Amino acid sequence: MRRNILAMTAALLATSLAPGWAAAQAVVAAPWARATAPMAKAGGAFMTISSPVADQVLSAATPAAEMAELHQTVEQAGVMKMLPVPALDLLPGQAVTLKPGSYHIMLMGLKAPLKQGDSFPITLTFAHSKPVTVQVQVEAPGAAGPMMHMH
Ligand SMILES: [Cu+2]
Repeated sequence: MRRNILAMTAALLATSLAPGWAAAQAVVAAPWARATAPMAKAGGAFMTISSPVADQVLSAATPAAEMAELHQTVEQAGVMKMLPVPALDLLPGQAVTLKPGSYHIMLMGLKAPLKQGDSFPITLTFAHSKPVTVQVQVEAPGAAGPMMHMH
């Protein structure tokens, strides 16, 4: 049943989208997050985002947290600070990698701690592309990047 609905949705999307639209779809790869401490209310999510045309990531949302915000980590007078990013520019064909110490999606008001091995969805919205929802894999607390998952 579920499979039929998915197939129907895919067919509808395929027929309702002009070729230009399909070509301008942004792609989100290797989404991951670090596990958080049991009492933590904030966490970070990371991924690689690309688009075949110039586009902008405008916002992020997840049911795992009250708020998700695009952030950038910058050094100001020797102090590392995180600043909100109103829009993240995507140049045609140039992937932008969100990673610790750089761009990230800040999760604020976590509804539950992020536990290694769990996953949760994040939806990104764009200036031009249709929204993209990905399943974020939770890695070890100190992980530096996404693990290869064998399924
Ligand atoms: Cu942040």
